[in-house]
Amino acid sequence: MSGQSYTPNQALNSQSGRNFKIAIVYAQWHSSYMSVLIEGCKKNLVHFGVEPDNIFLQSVPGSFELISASNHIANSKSFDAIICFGILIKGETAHFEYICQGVTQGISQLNASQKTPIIFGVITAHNEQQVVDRCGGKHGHKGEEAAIAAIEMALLVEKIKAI
Ligand code: DLZ
Repeated sequence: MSGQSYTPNQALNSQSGRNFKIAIVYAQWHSSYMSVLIEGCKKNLVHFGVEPDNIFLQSVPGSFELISASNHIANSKSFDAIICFGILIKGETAHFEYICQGVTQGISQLNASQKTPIIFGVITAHNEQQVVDRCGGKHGHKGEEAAIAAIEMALLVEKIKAI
């Protein structure tokens, strides 16, 4: 692991997510890496107690559509957390910057306006190696980390509701 280390909440256990319904929404780009993120995420959700039947998987055309899809899913009020996965790899044009900025701002705004926590599992990479490094490589596994973030945030909401 590099300097950008992440220490998951040690208090989570195999029952932590047992009451939760989690939506995973993912972009249909860079599908071989995307499937690694999704598999790692599902594996960790189940490891921390989420029932496989309570994991809802939905694809969208591209990362930009993660915003609208997450908004609709949040409005349904059917889920305890939403995980967004996108992989953006810089190309020849400025399009990359616009999409990265749009997606980041869009998901941030949703997090501020919606009650359902929305986890930002979007990889913005300058090259393919940076994606590899974040799909179980030297910068961790962003799919597995997103699962933990979703459960932690769902637990936080549950805790606040109970106060
Ligand atoms: C257009 C585009 C480009 C150039 N690159 C990516 C990418 O690397 N990853 C991704 O998830 N989506 C990309 N897209 C598609 C946009 O996110 C969006 O789907 C389209 O602009 C249609 O709104």
